[in-house]
Amino acid sequence: MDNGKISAQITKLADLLEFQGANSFKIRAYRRGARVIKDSTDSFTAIVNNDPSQLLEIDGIGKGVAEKITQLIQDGEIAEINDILETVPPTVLDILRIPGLGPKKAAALYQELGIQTLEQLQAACESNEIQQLKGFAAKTEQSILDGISIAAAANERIYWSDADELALSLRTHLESCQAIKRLEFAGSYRRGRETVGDLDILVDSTEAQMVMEHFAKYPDLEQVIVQGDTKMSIRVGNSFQVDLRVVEADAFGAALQYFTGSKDHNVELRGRARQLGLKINEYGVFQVDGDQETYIAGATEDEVYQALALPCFAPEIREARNEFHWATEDSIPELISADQICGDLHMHTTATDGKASIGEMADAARARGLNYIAITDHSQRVTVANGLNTERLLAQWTEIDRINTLRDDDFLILKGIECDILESGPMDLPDEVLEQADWVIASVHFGQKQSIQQITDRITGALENPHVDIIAHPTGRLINRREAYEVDMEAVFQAAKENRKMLELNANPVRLDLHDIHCAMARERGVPIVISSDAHKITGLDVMKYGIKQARRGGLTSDHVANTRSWHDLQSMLSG
Ligand code: DGT
Ligand code: CA
Ligand code: CA
Ligand code: ZN
Repeated sequence: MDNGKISAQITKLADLLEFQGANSFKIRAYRRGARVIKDSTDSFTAIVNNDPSQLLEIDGIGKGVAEKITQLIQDGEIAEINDILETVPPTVLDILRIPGLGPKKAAALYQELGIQTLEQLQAACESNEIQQLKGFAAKTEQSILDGISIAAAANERIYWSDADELALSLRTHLESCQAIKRLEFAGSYRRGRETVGDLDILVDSTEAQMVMEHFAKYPDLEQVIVQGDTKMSIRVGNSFQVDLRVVEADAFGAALQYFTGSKDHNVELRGRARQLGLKINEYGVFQVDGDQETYIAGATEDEVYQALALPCFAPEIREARNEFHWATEDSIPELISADQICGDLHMHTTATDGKASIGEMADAARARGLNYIAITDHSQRVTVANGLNTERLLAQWTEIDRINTLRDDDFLILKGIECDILESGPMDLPDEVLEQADWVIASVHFGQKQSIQQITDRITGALENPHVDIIAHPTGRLINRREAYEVDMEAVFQAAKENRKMLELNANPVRLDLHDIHCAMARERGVPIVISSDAHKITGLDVMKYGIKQARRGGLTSDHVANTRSWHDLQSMLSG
């Protein structure tokens, strides 16, 4: 069991206990424990298997948490969770996923109004029953209503990064099956959508039964939903659905194309086939002559698209947005790839809320093939992250100069800052300081509930500041957790363009901000994108690949992404 799952179970226990109104000291201890587990780089399963008493030596793990972890790893479940679920409906856990609605409020809703499900909660909000409860204002009612859609979606769709991890594990399991000749993942996962509703696996085999028997032995199997002659659906881990289809070699490409989708892309494709006197489905492309159908393609995706006189589109752009237009114009973009990234211009160190030093981040970035990085710790406004004031920032820059001089390579560490745009508009640090930086990121971390006018003015104001180079995570959304703040993106693109500034595509899989559509907008409007990791630890640098996927979905090439260039060339794209 990985640490993420252990942590999730302990959090679930804490949620349920809080819902029941249990001792708050105990709940806090569980939550702290859950955080420690999630952030740890040591395997808790290994510790327990070795000697459970070692748990007590870990900072933040008390006796109570240690017992639950041990039980979870040894018995596969926590008995207390099952006990509580005897009296508490499990659907309240869905209600707890609503942003800003804690277990206390959820308990009040359950006790006062008998609300157990998201549907009941939505109905109660819509009939204004919620605002009549003690402790709930009309505003709360509205924010609950907004949160329900997020919670409902969060319930079903997982982050692409988590889907990727699961896909890897499923692939490893399936690859040991002798009957499988070829295996590909299709669906939204292959298209790189930021969240994935279910995984779709295609297998080339003539032994469907053997493949399905092997599939059912997946260690993290929860349930077999359906099993047919060539199709099987299962639930794994936390009830996530995985579909497996077994097809024969001459239909493999057609099936891969069909089940990669998207649905809209396929609809367009079928229309084009018809115009050519052809028919396309998951078995192949067929020449239609009266009621006679002749198979003409299907073994590979290439030949399927070729039969329709189309290029084999990268899966990321198969959304029926621009790809058919590009094909007609013969202008399919050469999408950016991970190996084209030369530098990473957003990361944190131990000076604020990062876990590694400047030198460690530089070494790690160099080992990943980069030529330059910018150190961009938080500014003073972000007190929870120990943000830098002028004095500490200048000291950090002196240190960066020293490290750059000491290093005998041409790797470059840039002096940067992630400077907050204050609620009232101005930058969190004085111009005389920002002026001395190599790279200034401006961010909205506070006042995210302001009106669209206020937030837009703050961001465009920052873009007009001659020392600011880029806006980080421009919309502030957290996928499945928090909606974007209200901001007029057209105005932001325009201000960026006029002032020759850039916009970030934050590659953190929970942010992916700008999203694909905004990336496409930036490209059309001529605003350069910088893909950044926003790493807070060494392994945080590895999220770059998620940003690349999103950029590809937006149709970006290396031309549109500024950090595919050397630092010298990147600077010439900026004003000042
Ligand atoms: P998801 O799972 O919600 O993240 O999104 P997808 O795109 O993976 O959707 P899914 O798993 O329902 O189906 C996989 C692909 O199969 C989908 O992208 C296109 C194809 N497909 C499924 N149902 C239909 C359909 O009714 N018509 C067409 N044309 N294609 C379909
Ligand atoms: Ca799917
Ligand atoms: Ca599916
Ligand atoms: Zn940051």
